[in-house]
Amino acid sequence: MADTSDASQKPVQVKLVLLGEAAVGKSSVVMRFVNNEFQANKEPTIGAAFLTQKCRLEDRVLRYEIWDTAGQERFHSLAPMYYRNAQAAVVVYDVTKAASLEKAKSWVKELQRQANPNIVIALAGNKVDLVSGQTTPRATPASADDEDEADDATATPGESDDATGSESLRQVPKDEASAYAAEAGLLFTEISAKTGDGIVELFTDIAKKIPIEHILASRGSAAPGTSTASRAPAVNLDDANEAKNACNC
Ligand SMILES: Nc1nc2c(ncn2[C@@H]2O[C@H](COP(=O)(O)OP(=O)(O)OP(=O)(O)O)[C@@H](O)[C@H]2O)c(=O)[nH]1
Ligand SMILES: [Mg+2]
Repeated sequence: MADTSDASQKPVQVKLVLLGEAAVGKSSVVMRFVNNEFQANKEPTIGAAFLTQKCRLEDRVLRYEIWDTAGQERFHSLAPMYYRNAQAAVVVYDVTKAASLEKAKSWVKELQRQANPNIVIALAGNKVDLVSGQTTPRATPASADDEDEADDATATPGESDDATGSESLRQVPKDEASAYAAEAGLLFTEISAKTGDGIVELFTDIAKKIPIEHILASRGSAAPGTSTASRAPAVNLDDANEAKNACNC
């Protein structure tokens, strides 16, 4: 997929925000995408975290400026600060937690009402490693012990000593989420931050849908490589994150 022929081309900066219920794995998705790492017991995000990662398409290099927001409800009011002017959003839910899809839907509504009208939104069902191999998922009500899912992060599907097995863990049927995404005009995929399944593809698919010419034009330059095209939306932490910019796409 990588094409190094345009290596000298200046990357197009794309602001991307991650939204979703607490503990669905937003930070883990970003950490997998940026550092290709996974941490089994990741601590909740406070406020938001900022990271960058380049993504190389055939004819263009994008530089994602990623705002990883905190899912805890007490941080909800901060979200508009992060999705304002964003060109892309990844709304994450947890395939083992039905309520997290409902929360994702409410984020999508908020984005569609209040974010940039051209924003590219992707709906991503994370933790698919916990239900892998399953073809006929069934929906079950959310249970009170959902918070313990973090402990499952290190469990290998198929090796679980839990008699329920992986099948009963899925609470969001893929078809249901996919149908909702199609209806709402979203990209859709299931992913696993733990195994890395689908992560690079997710960010690459978003990159392909970003109206790059529109972004360049709105920044006052239609030509990539022109120095005036580098105005970042709100915050510019380029230098602090430059070391992480190894292309992952
Ligand atoms: N099995 C499994 N566990 C995961 C996966 N992604 C994240 N986790 C675990 O789920 C827990 C929550 O992950 P985080 O990345 O902190 O979730 P978050 O959405 O950033 O949470 P907040 O920052 O509170 O909003 C952690 O214990 C992760 O290790 C995954 O793909 N599979
Ligand atoms: Mg987080």
